[in-house]
Amino acid sequence: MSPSEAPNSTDFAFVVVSNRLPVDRVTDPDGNSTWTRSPGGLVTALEPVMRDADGAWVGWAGQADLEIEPFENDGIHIVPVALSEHDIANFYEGFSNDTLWPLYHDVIASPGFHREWWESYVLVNQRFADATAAVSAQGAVVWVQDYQLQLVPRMLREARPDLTIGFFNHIPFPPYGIYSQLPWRTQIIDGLLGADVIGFQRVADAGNFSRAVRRLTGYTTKNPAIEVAVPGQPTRRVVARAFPISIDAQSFEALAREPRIQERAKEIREGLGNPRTVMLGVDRLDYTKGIGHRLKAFGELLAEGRVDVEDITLVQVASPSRERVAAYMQLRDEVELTVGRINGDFGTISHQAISYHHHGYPRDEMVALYLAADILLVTALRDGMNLVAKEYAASRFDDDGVLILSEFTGASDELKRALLVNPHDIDGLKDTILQAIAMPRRERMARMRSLRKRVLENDVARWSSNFLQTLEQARVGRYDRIAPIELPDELEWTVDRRWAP
Ligand code: GDG
Repeated sequence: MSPSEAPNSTDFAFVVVSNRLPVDRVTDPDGNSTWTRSPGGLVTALEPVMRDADGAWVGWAGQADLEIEPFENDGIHIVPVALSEHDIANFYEGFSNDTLWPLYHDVIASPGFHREWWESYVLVNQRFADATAAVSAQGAVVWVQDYQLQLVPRMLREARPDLTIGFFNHIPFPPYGIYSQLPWRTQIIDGLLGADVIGFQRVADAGNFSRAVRRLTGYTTKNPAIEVAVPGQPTRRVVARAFPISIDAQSFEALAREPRIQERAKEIREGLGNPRTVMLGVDRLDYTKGIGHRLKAFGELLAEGRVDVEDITLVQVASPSRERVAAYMQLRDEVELTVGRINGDFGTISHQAISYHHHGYPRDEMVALYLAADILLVTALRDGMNLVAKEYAASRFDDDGVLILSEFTGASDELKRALLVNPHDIDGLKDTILQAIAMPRRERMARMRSLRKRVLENDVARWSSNFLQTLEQARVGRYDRIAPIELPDELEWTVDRRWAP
């Protein structure tokens, strides 16, 4: 078969490729396995597109050495890609989560650069590209997701020039001064430039990417596209711009409106001893989320007597994440030591300072927690978007609650009426917590209404349709129709100029 010739059976017109499949394998005590749909926003957003367009989803099932034939699940054709223990250690835990993740999050932790991890990243990306090429119909639209698969667009274009290829990066793209540390920086840029449209969370990320392209390749940018000029080949255009992701906002609001969820929210407050203020943090236990900074600020407020343990409780959900990566083991120890110290120093028999939970909860319980919380605290040191902030706003149909939001999240570009904080500034964070506690109801409601409007209007369905429409315009060569998206106000400061060329 020549590279441009499409395979002919089981071909799909729309193919999504992500590291993890949108289904989880559940094995009962008798050893029988079934598949359950994982509840992520991406699946919800893409489900209608998948059904209409005859869609397939290519990805890993989450367990080692699972060789499974493609199957149907709830109207989606699932194409599993197998990963061995070696692939998981090198491609996933190594290059993806211990090289790219810290590097792309402003080197908050130190990235490991290991050639054997890189070799595994190349091999596994090729496996994903091959699996995708094999199920894509002639002229299909393929949408590749996230930093684990940055080489797939180029590999796919080489195998199947007939495809229209989109890529979306869920995490930040770092400034050039940081990105340039990567020994394989040119290969990654080249991999991404195989796509027709590359989407980022923030305008600043798209800017960082375009600057890296100019520095490393010399290609020029004619807004909104990069002109990829390879000698002997026609110039290709690659669109790089921001498409801020969102959530299935209506489903959060609908859950929050259910009486049983409101009842549960009341129970949660009672279980905490009915403190005047419930403050909530919900994060994967990840060093990018600034959990230590928030504990420090809260601990100091208690120590200084500016808040009283009888009046305020911090509920911290820290869902388990990447537990075999050393930096995450160390983080867990640090966080749990700090929580234990604060509770030991300030807790009373009837009131705990911090109610800490190292496990995941069902969606219902999360929404009940959002309703129970007077304040949601998001102190990420760097975060592509932060969906938790948007989920809190969507759930607060009562227009109450205060969102404290780190400036270093993508969400802060949109949610301007949150109380924006620099989490590194512990004194500023403490003052903001006090401001949130004391905020009059009128102000809380005015702010929350504005946050909710933004989140409900710009939900995940709108995100995916914006991206796919842009991809369609790129496919037909109508770059003039790719309108600049609505830019957040006062965007200027979000563009990190420290490293600008
Ligand atoms: C990456 C980027 C970007 C958490 N604990 C539980 C639970 N969660 C859910 C939250 C939320 C999701 O997980 C976390 O999303 P975030 O956006 O906050 O963060 P990451 O996991 O780091 O996601 C991020 C995102 O991709 C999307 O592009 O926004 O910047 O890092 O939906 O609710 N859900 C349930 N139980 C839990 O215990 N049910």
